[in-house]
Amino acid sequence: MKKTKIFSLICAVLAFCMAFSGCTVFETDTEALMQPPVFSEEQEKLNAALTKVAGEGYNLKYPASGGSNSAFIFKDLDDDGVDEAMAFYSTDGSNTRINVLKQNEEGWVSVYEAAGFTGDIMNIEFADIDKNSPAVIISWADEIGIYRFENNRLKELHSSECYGSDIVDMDGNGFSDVVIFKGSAMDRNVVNIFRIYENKPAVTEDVIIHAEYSGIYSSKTGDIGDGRTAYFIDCSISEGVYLTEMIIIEENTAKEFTIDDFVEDETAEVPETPEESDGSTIIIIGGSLGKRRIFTRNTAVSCMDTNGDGIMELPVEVRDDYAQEASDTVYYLEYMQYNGVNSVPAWHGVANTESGYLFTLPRPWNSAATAVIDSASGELSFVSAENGETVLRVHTVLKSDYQDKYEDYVLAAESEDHYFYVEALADPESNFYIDPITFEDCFILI
Ligand SMILES: [Ca+2]
Ligand SMILES: [Ca+2]
Ligand SMILES: [Ca+2]
Repeated sequence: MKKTKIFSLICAVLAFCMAFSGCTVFETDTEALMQPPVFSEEQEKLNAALTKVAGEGYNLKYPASGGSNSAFIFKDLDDDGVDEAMAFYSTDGSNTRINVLKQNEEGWVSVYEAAGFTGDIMNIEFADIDKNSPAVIISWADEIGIYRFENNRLKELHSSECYGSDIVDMDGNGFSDVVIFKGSAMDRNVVNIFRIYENKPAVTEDVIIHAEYSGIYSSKTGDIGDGRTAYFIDCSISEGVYLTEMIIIEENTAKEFTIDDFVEDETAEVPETPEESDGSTIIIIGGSLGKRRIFTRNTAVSCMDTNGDGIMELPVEVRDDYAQEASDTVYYLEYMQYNGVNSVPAWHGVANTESGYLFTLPRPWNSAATAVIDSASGELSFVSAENGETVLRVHTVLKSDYQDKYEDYVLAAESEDHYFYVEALADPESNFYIDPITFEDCFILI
């Protein structure tokens, strides 16, 4: 996903800067970062082979991300047991050419040469899309090309507009599929899925999704609960409004679903989604709680398997208002698990996404105590709706900080950087009483 790519890009740039002094971290022109001053013997041979084809005045182009810090990418492209080398270069500074070199007894020799696209390569990935040789997936700034190297030729399987992609096994058949995020046509964001279907390269029709690629903060595949596998996207669809979408592929058709498609409630009046909705008014009324379940949420959590049964659950808010309350109020969440007919709650509690945990609480807390997160300290507290008294606090403490003031609290969980202390303020007779020995069971780190 994009964040990984950006992170990889930063790592690549940093690694480069450490290796070659004089480069600043603000250097972003990939061409300026090329041509390492010292070539290994192997690279000298590759360079010589490439010079025979390209002439002297070429610049090697490095993928901006993807973990490749060499201008030559080694991979057994045709499954003959010997690695080929791929190189990208430009002779005029703008057009990128692709070259594939093979090894023989004397060294390297160029066997394939083609024009690529204009501009920089963002990423090169390889994927096992079937039992044959791997697909070569080349991402440019706003295009994707999917190829296979056969008979010493890079054969194009698919190319299209693309603002981001993800290589996952969408349909659970053991081979990779490529999720291609395309730009918004008529203000709709679309994806389609490339994969091998019935032994041929195939692309699904465009599927409209709510998520803009840049708003996606998590994606994964998993079981939805009825035996099918889905690709799950957690995204921000507008300021502070988050949604989980599922894309399921069947035959050669992909469809988008949200949790409301998986809730059976014949008596519920489900308002139509207004065309111009920001997402926050899409609601499901009724259900066993007598509350509205809102399938968008103001909490940036991701779908996950909360109960360890191998089936993914989807987070929804449980609330009885439309309007957002004070900005430090957080809504209780429920993770809903689909059973093939209906979605049922699998987990209930509150998320503190800044501190990185879910805090499990019994369902009655939802109407009895308001949850508040202090954005400065990360402290999560619960205030009794009846008398305004604070009944429970969860402190987030940096491990590197001095912390003797928390000695009286219960150390209930820790992450890599933080300790989480619980301060129980309710009497043992109170409805808010939780036995401190069970506090650690309340935490799910996210
Ligand atoms: Ca090979
Ligand atoms: Ca697959
Ligand atoms: Ca589960």
